[in-house]
Amino acid sequence: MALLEILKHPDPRLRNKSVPVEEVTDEIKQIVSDMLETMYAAPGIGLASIQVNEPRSIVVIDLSEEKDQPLCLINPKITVTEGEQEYEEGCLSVPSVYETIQRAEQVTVEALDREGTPFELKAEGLLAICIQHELEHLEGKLFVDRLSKLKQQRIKKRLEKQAKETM
Ligand code: K1U
Ligand code: ZN
Repeated sequence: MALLEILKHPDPRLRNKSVPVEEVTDEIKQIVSDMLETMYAAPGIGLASIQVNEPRSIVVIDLSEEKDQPLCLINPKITVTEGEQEYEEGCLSVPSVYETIQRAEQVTVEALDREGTPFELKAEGLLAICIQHELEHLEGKLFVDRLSKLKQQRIKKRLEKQAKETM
């Protein structure tokens, strides 16, 4: 297993749109394992493949306390959304920024699991939030895109300054 580098906003590679996984091969299974290890180490509750510069559509999530209930979504698609909820979200690609975001309360998602078997999942609450956040990454979007332009500029400047200081 390997720890992968997590790209940080405003890295332009975070804006790339992901492409479908054609077949769940041993290479894809290795990427899933590496993404889980990277998410647990960060620590985070989700990670999208584009955040580790992998162009193929993969999401990993684990909301459990013990970090022993990994969920893997390959080529995920949201088919149904219902209701509304708000949550103060964070993002491993936008460190130290937490903002309240409005999203659907419930989602139905179709995906392949890490063995390549199709499945459907109905999610609500934080799992539904996390799925929506991660699928936006696969579209090249970040949660900060939903904030005012002024807030976005401040966050971008702060992160650019932090990146220069750590060079
Ligand atoms: O996509 C990401 O960058 C991961 C992100 C997922 C997420 C969090 C909150 C709302 C929506 C999506 C994170 O994991 S940020 C870190 C975080 O929330 C967390 C870290 C440690 C313990 C508990 C939560
Ligand atoms: Zn994120």
